[in-house]
Amino acid sequence: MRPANEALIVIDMQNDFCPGGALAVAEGDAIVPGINAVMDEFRAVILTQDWHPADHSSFASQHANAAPMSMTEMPYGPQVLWPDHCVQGSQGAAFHPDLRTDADLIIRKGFRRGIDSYSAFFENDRETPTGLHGYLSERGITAITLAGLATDFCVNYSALDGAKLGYEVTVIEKLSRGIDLDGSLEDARQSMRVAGVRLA
Ligand code: VGL
Ligand code: ZN
Repeated sequence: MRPANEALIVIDMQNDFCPGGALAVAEGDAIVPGINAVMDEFRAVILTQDWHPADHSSFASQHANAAPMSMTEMPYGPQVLWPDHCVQGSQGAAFHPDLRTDADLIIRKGFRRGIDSYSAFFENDRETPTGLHGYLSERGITAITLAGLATDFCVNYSALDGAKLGYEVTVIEKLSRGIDLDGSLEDARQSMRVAGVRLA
């Protein structure tokens, strides 16, 4: 059993990121059993859930003539335009049916129409907090271990923000899977290493 200052944060293990989903990550479902097992090691387990309104501005469907996976410019910077996914209350937004959900906290993100949110800590404007840092600090948690989907987006941004906030961060690569858009997986691994994130 890990000490009380360590938390496991399971990122976006939702149907839409698994095979058959709207933004499927290859083998996204293959990591469910391993994630369920590793939960036993931690005294604090947190799940994140991507949770968008149906008209979310990160959806290509909200932009004229925009193809899914193309880029646009938002007030806060460049943004990938995604297929509609993880719409609040939909089956796609639900957790994978085999995922253990006996976690201490479920943190939802991406619910503001105008801002996407990859990181479990901050929205994509890099300053609107999700509240997770407050929760972890109040529980005295100083080290976080991340696993889930997608390695190169939500796991990566969560790891980088966690490191910036002063947490000791580990990413379990074998319990994460990536989207890999134009080399984004290798870029993410490099950024995480530079930020002092441990890739386990
Ligand atoms: C994610 C793209 C859009 C993720 C969420 O969970 O990595 N990626 N929304
Ligand atoms: Zn999303």
